[in-house]
Amino acid sequence: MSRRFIAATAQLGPIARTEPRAEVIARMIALLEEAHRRAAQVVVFPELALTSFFPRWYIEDEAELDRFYETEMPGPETQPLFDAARRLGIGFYMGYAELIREGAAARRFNTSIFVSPEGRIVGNYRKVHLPGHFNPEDWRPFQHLEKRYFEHGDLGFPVYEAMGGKIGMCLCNDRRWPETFRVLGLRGAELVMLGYNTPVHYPMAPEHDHLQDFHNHLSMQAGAYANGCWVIGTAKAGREEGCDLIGGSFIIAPTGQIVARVLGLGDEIATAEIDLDRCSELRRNIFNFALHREPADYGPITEGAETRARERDAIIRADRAPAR
Ligand code: ING
Repeated sequence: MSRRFIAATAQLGPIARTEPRAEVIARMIALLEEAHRRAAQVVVFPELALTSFFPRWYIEDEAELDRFYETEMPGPETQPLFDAARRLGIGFYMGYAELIREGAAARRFNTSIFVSPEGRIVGNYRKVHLPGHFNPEDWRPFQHLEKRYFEHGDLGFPVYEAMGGKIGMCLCNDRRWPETFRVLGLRGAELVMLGYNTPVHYPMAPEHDHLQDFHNHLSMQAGAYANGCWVIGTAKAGREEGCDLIGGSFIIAPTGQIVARVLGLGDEIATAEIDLDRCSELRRNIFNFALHREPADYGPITEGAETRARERDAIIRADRAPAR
């Protein structure tokens, strides 16, 4: 069976804070239709694709915060996207803010799903590496409150059967951590899909601002090459509510080569033919894990897992101290 298909990265330009989901869904359906015209069978949308990147704001009112989350998927507002994708025979990856109500408790995750061309949710993922901070920090030109608005993902890095092979997902900051791609690679992922919202300005190290596009592509090209997998990375891009986000959405071959990329900072797709069988050029040879990996020497990578979890919780608890 041929494991070749056309895939598209479907970049979204800015989404206004008050932009109704129906408008965003209409933009996403327009991108699906353009991808269909180019014979694509898989489309990758950004992280938090349905709303403005709200972690840039300190939102005290919980009801207002909840409006950025989805409590069902698909729900009434997202169903038209699922219907259009099924009509067009396109599978898609989408990132969104997930809110689960368990009695009085609420659990919040930065989540992605993959929906098959037949319209079935094949799998989901919850962001593991949450960047930013917990309490608002006045010195910043904009906040990055992912540690406040989302829990650490509780699914690890699963791999799912789809498109005749194995697919994996991650989200934004995850791509900067080689462990993300290595775990997915060890589980046999042949295509890794991810979305991102990456500001040009990084307040902690502004001297790196001019390197954001370089670091973006470096992270994903390295992940693709070192694990012999295809990678599709899709941006929410452009000046969104006064914050400049990088673009650079692209498709990378298992060799690490960029095979397609968008040119602008708005709604735009770029397509390429994915051949999952090409992964073996790397996985049978230079990155033949069974032959060449030496896990006995990699101890420090997972040492302290237990203490790290406790440390993180302590940091977040301490950080929950009432904001100034
Ligand atoms: N955003 C950013 C990312 O990892 C960031 C956070 C920006 C880190 C710039 C480093 C430099 O791409 C998200 N949403 O993770």
